[in-house]
Amino acid sequence: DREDWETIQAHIDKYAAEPNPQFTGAAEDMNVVMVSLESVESFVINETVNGEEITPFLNELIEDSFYFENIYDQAGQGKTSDAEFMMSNSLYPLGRGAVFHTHDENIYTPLPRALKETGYHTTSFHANVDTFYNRNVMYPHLGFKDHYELDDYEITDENSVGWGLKDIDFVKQSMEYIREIPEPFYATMLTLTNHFPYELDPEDHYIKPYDSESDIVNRYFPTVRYTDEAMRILFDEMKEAGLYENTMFVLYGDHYGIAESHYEDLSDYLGYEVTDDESVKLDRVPVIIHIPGMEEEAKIFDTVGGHIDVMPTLINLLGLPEENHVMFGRDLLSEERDDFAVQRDGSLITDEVIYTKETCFNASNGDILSVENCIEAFERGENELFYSDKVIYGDLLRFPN
Ligand code: GP9
Ligand code: MN
Repeated sequence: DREDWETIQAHIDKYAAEPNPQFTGAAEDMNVVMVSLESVESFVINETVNGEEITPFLNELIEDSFYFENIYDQAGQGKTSDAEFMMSNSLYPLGRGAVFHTHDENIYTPLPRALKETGYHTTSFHANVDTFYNRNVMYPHLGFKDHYELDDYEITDENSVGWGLKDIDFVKQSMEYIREIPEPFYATMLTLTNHFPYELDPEDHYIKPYDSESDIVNRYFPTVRYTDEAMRILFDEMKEAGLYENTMFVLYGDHYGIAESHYEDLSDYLGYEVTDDESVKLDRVPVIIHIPGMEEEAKIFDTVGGHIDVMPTLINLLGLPEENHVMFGRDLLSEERDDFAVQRDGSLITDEVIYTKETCFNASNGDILSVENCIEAFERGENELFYSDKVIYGDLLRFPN
């Protein structure tokens, strides 16, 4: 196992990027509110449908934030929980099943636990039963001191739709708890309304659905818009509670929303054909980091990365020692990091190429290239997944490296 560690560590070191020293500790001791935006994809950001903005609040927020526009979805079958796993561990989820279910006894080096150890109150908010995705087991294991689930919310026919409590009600009810928890806190919040099949009562439609053959595509827009509104309310209430100024907000899309089977109708909206390379590009999720007081530094970053890169970014911003964690991701704010993401299906993205379905594409113009152009990225991607899987399947974090 020592040998295993040496090869794994060598792999991580090979691609490591020095975290940006300009931002080390920029959010030290601040509260953290991390929101999982259910099924929100990047293609809705700064766009309109029927002439109406889809995410007016997020668009405004981005102007005062770090916005990462090239973050690829790295979740696997464990969907929301895989994204949570990556936010907490900067390890890849597995190629099969949900790692929250299959490896809930492994030793990890998670962010919530590191924060708990420095005196943060760590907690999670989600209006679903906590046995779903085995969260009741995984949350304490990852270092969440407590969590709020289905029973902690007042759920009625009026305030729920689809999978449950509507996001606006979820935010309002969660805020009642957030006002009371000790600071500094690390709180994750998982939204739910923008979940397949995107059901929403007409009275909650802030914008009209799209008009295509696919009800899924059509309905997706008003539910995204609804979640956007819930975020506006979250920020307003955080301000009212006097918590805003001392809180770093991290908002991320947990995974894709529109499945490939609907791309023909989505293509109608997008106005371009969704070829295999465009299909990979569609699988991007927004990542927004908002630190009050740092509006001047607001910027749109085009660095190519994935879910696993968020945690190292936060570790640096929070001023936590990175050597306490084994992370496959790299600080998104680092000036040294090269553009790279591998998805769980093996698709690869760099600034130059996209490799998917055994085809190598020029990332900028979509031209098909000979496979040699993708080999380097391909091998790196294979190793990434292989070594991360090895850590999980072998429970290698048991051994201090
Ligand atoms: C369930 C919610 C949705 O609690 O996280 O899960 P998903 O189906 O998106 O993985
Ligand atoms: Mn989800």
